[in-house]
This record gives sequence, C-alpha cells and structure tokens, in this order.
Amino acid sequence: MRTVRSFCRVCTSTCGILVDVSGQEVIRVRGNRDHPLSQGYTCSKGRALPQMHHHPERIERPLMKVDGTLRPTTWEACLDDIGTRVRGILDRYGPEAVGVFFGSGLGMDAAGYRVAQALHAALGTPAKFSPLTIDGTAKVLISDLVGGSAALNPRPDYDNAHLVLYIGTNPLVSHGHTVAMPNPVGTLRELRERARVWVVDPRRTETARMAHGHLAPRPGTDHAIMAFLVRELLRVGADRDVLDHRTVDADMLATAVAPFTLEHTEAVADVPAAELSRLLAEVRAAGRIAVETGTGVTMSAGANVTQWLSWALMILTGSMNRPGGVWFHPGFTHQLETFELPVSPAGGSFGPGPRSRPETQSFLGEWPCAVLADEIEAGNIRAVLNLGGHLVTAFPDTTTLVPALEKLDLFATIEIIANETTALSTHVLPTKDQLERADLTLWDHLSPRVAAQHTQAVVAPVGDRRSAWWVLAELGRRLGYDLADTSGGQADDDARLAMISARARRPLDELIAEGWAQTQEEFPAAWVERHLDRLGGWRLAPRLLVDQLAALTSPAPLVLVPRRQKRHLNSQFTYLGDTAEVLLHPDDAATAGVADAQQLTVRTAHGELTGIAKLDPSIRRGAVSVPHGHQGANVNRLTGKNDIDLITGMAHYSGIPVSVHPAADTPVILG
Ligand SMILES: Nc1nc2c(c(=O)[nH]1)N[C@H]1C(S)=C(S)[C@@H](COP(=O)(O)OP(=O)(O)OC[C@H]3O[C@@H](n4cnc5c(=O)[nH]c(N)nc54)[C@H](O)[C@@H]3O)O[C@H]1N2
Ligand SMILES: Nc1nc2c(c(=O)[nH]1)N[C@H]1C(S)=C(S)[C@@H](COP(=O)(O)OP(=O)(O)OC[C@H]3O[C@@H](n4cnc5c(=O)[nH]c(N)nc54)[C@H](O)[C@@H]3O)O[C@H]1N2
Ligand code: SF4
Ligand SMILES: [Mo]
Repeated sequence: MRTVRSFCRVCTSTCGILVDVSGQEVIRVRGNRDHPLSQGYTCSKGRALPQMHHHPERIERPLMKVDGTLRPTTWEACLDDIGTRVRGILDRYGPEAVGVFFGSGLGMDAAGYRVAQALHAALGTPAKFSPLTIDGTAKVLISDLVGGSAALNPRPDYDNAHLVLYIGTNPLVSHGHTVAMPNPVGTLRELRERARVWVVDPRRTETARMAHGHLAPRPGTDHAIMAFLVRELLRVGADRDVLDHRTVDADMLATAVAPFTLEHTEAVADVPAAELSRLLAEVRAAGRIAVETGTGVTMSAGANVTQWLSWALMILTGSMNRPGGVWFHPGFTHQLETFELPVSPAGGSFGPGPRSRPETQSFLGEWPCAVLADEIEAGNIRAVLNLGGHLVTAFPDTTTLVPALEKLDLFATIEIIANETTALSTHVLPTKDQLERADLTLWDHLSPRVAAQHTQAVVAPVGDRRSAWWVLAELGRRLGYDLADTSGGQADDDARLAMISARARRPLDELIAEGWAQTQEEFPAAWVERHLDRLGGWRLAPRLLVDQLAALTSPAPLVLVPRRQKRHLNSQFTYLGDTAEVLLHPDDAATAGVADAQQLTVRTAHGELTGIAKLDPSIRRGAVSVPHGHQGANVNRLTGKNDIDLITGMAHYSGIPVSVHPAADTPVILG
C-alpha cells in the first residue's frame, strides 16, 4: 500500500487529498491536513474518487459505431476515421460545419484543455460552445461592459470583510460559484464572527441558515432589491470621491433605478419593507461590501441587470479593489499585472451568431449552447467534437436536442464513463481520468488565493486510455495541424504542463516538489487602478443594461428554480444516491394535490418530468426547486432552446413557468 499526494479536480475548490493505493487499486481518498487551503477538508464527491475510477461503466477502449452499435476499436482506426470524416466535412461545408463543446470533463485537464483550444483555433470554426452559456454569462458580461475587461475577476476580501451578501448562491452545497470555497462551513463560521452575512435566495438554504439576514424574494426579482439599494446609496451613503473621479454615467444610473422605491421593491420582490430597510442600514453601516452572486442569478431573466447592479453597489460603496470590499485575481499561470489589459468596446464584445438563429449573437467568441439543435437541424453543423460534456443532461431542451444529435454525420465524445451522451455518439474517446494523469490547477483565478497546484499521476491508465492532449494532437495531425509534439508518446504529460506554466509566478519544478505554491496578492492592486485610468472610470450605466432593466416583466406565479445537491456534481456521481427531489412549499403542494414523498409531475411549455415531491416550508411559495444532472428526471426536459437571454445567449434555467401535478402513474402501495 502506498499513499500519493494529489488534489481533487471534481470541482474548482481543488482540495488537497491523499490517495491510498494498493497495486493499481485505488483504496481510499482522504483530506490532506498539510494542505494550506483545504487543511484536510474533503467532501463526499472527492472521497468517492475510488468509485469514479473503478466505475463498472468506465470506458477503457476507443469505441466506434458500426451498424448502430458502439464497438471497441484501436486508436489508429478510430482517429483515422474521425480525421477522414472531419476533413471531408471541412472541405465540403467549411469550418462552421464543425461544432466544438468544451465540457467540464476536459475543463479540469490542464494539458488536454490547452491542446483543445489549439485544435479549435486551427479548425477556425465560429461554432464554439462551452458551459459559459449554460452557467454564468452575466458575470463576464458585466466585467466586460462595466469594468472594460472580461478578465476582471472580483472576489470577496474575506480577511477584512464587513458585510458579505450572497445572492442566488449556496456555497455550503456548491463550494462557491466562481470563487472556490473549500470547507464552506468552517469558512462561513469564521466569517460571520467578524462580518455581517446576508443571503438572498427564495429558499432558506444551508447557507442562509448560517447568515445574519435572509431575504426570500420571488424568483427572478433580485434586480429590484439591488436597484433599491443602489437608489438609496446614491441618495445617502455613496463614496463621493469614487463617484466623482472613478465612474462615468452616475446620473444615468440614478435615472434607471429611480422607480425602485421601498414600496415598489416590496411589491415586486415580495419581501418585507422592514427587512429591506434593515439590509440598507447594514450596507450604510458597513461602508464597504462584497457581493457574491451565483447561478440563481445568472440563470434567471434578470441575470445581467442583477449582476450589473451588484457591481454598481460595490463601486458606489468604494469597495472595488479596497480592503473590506473585493480584490481582483491577477492569475497564477498568467500574470495580469504584466499585461496592459485591452479596454473592451463600450457596446460589448459581441460578434455574429449562427445562421439558423438570427436573433442571437456570439459573445467572447462563443455561440449559445441553446442554438446547437437548430444549427444541426438546419444542416449547418454536421459534426460535433464533444470534449468532456454530458450534453443530454446539460443543454436546454433535451426533447429537441436528442433527435438533432442523432442526425449528425459525426459526434465524437471524449469521456471516461458511459452515459446517455456517449450512447448517442459515433465515436467515444476514453482519456485518462484525474487519478491517471499529471495535472495543474488550470482555473487558478477561481482559487481564493493566488496559488497553484501540481499532481503526479496516482495510478497507471486503465485499458487503452490515453492523455487527452495526445488524443487531440493526434486528431489534429490527421487534419494537417501541428498542435503538440506526440513523438515522445503520451508519457510526456509533465512536458505539456511545463509549457503551460512557462510564464507562471513560480517554476513548475517548485510546484512539482511542493505540490503547491502561493504568492501574496497585491491589494489594492496597482494594475487594476491602471486599467481603470485607461477605461476612464467604471461604466455605471451601459445602455444595453439600462434598457434590459426597464423591459423586465414580473415572473409567473409558479416557476422552476435550479438547485445543486451535495453528493453529485452536475451529471457526475449521481450513483452516490442523490435523487431528483423536487422541493415545493406545502401550500403550493396542497393547491396542486401533491403529497410529500410522492411522485409528482412538473410540467412546462417545453415538456415534463417526474420526480419525488419534498414538501418544504423553507422554500417560498411560487418556487419549485428541481435539481439538475439526473438522467432519468432530466430537468432540461422542462427548459426551452428559445428561452434565452438575447444579449448573451445564456439559457434561462431559473424562472420558467411550471405547473405541478400528482404523477399519473403513481403506484398505489397497499399495506
Ligand atoms: N437545467 C439546468 N441545466 C444545467 C445546469 C442547471 O443548473 N440546470 N447547470 C449548468 C452548469 S452550471 C454547467 S457547468 C453544465 C455542466 O455541463 P457539462 O460540462 O456537460 O458537465 P457534467 O455533467 O459535469 O459532465 C462532465 C462529463 O465529463 C466526464 N468526466 C469527468 N472527469 C473526466 C475526465 O477526467 N476526463 C474526461 N474526458 N471526462 C471526464 C464526466 O463523466 C461527465 O460525463 O450544465 C449546465 N446545465
Ligand atoms: N455539490 C455540488 N457542487 C457543485 C455543483 C454540483 O452539481 N453539486 N456544480 C458546480 C457548478 S458547475 C456550478 S456552476 C456551481 C454553482 O454554484 P451555486 O451558484 O452556488 O449553485 P447552487 O448551490 O445551486 O445555488 C444556487 C441558489 O440559487 C437559488 N435561486 C434559484 N433561483 C433564484 C433566483 O431567481 N434568485 C435568487 N436570489 N436565488 C435563486 C437556489 O435556490 C439556490 O440556492 O456549483 C458547483 N459545485
Ligand atoms: S469540495 Fe469536494 S469535489 Fe470539490 S475539490 Fe474539494 S473534495 Fe473535491
Ligand atoms: Mo457550472
């Protein structure tokens, strides 16, 4: 038996782990107490890495569909076949006929991800898709529009915080949306000793239960609460110096939020006026504030404006780049302070969208995931390279997506465990799982510190699994692109990582020896102020957002809201036992004739699903909370490909009108 130091890549918290191994069998995963950030913490998913690695449905050999059946084949034959077909499609229809999805599975494989980016660039296709447009587009949009650069990543200064406001995020379950939070209970327990903590969420979540204050607005009305706070701060309490010298368009902002009086906000959001006033008083008393939003915001129709107004609130309170407010992550493998960040156009970083959906546009070089089905049906996209995604559970409108995927000439999927998406694929490429490869923390800017990690491979790859970077480079070679040197075989994982970290804050050797490296962040950061000088001040009132705020309509009386569950991550680890429990308020259940623990059907204009009802007084009336990632009760049977944000293309996964019913086929259990 041996123990190998590594770090978990199930989620972006990247907890330090110790893996006990006997021969090639992975016995146990436990937390590494010496790890500076996670300090021994792990969650059930990280501890289940042995089950992931030894999963009975794991894929060990490349598969190719012959007469409708996936059959094992060799890498040579599989890659030759994909190469020939993709080349044929490129020559006949052009690069836009090949779609590429950058899924979460490849997102945590540093070397694989970088070569995937190179393959995409070589293909030159505008049909690039990623979780951006099914997760959190509003965040980068606001960095881009208000901050003048999508590379700006604000994160709470927990060390000096006075007041932290969480809106539509439940870090106790998720470990954070775009700021990782290993050991969330410990973090929150310490935080609430020195700072006020507020949560805005239609459910009294695990996080809300630890907070000093909780507002449970009608889903999709967060913008009203934020507009009210901004309106009142502009009247009394704003940082005049920042307002006068570091912002533009404050008067336009004031006009935009003028309608959001206490009374109006109380009516729109359905929260008590006294609680709104209490929050306002706490914001004024705290001076500086950190606002953290999550998918409850970014998946709703008010996503962009809520994110905008949360920035406005932080700007007005002088919280940007100041202790007690938020700091901006400068990166680790790239060092933002060494660049002159280009100032993005005031109108946003948009480009042309796909032909089949003229109402959409591209944002930051990506097309909305929601257009994929239509682009395939129109014959515009004929091949999809799916790099580590479970499209069937992740994309909107499963009912129209699945028949579209079946029409593809080529659908190649990089995966480790068989699922409904691999079943639809024409080719399945098994790459090394996280215990089989050396790796780096690729999304280092999501870390709560300026830090990075390295791990060696813990065990040898099973069967014929190969490094993802090798697979993609070999595919590229067959298409005539030189993406990476594969002549040394796939044993060269560390050589790829060395190239990625060539401009990092610390050399890879140090990371390899220590497993971990951290540098002190510059705070307040001069590079942020230099960027702000070039920008001419925070843009407080982008036209697009002012118009969107004015156009928002009130939500339906009963709507779908998303929720993450503890023991699975998206579609992964559902075998640990989480079920598709649908939370609803007992009064809404009574109206619909639905009883606790019974099967219920949730219906929208797009489709329906059957799950288990959990009557829960901690969720407000009008919200029906359905978790995602379940293959059977797939929540995306309820979502629509046309129900998107027209600025960013983000799919609406929160706020969709629903009705609930006792399941027609509920078996009557006697005795
Ligand atoms: N309705 C609704 N839809 C949603 C959401 C929601 O809340 N509601 N959430 C959205 C969000 S936030 C996101 S990020 C997306 C996620 O959508 P996806 O990116 O599709 O994420 P996963 O379901 O996690 O699928 C990742 C796949 O990668 C595989 N995998 C795991 N490790 C590895 C590895 O090391 N190598 C390879 N090659 N594969 C691996 C897993 O087996 C899994 O099948 O879904 C979105 N869809
Ligand atoms: N255990 C676990 N952890 C995960 C994941 C997982 O699947 N499981 N997925 C990972 C991924 S890909 C992501 S993107 C992150 C997401 O991380 P989070 O954004 O923190 O996700 P949730 O925990 O679902 O929290 C979203 C909250 O928004 C609330 N909500 C819904 N609609 C509204 C609304 O209109 N307004 C407000 N104010 N709140 C609303 C929901 O009730 C819920 O409590 O989590 C990551 N971590
Ligand atoms: S929180 Fe859980 S899944 Fe995320 S890195 Fe830590 S152990 Fe892994
Ligand atoms: Mo996500």
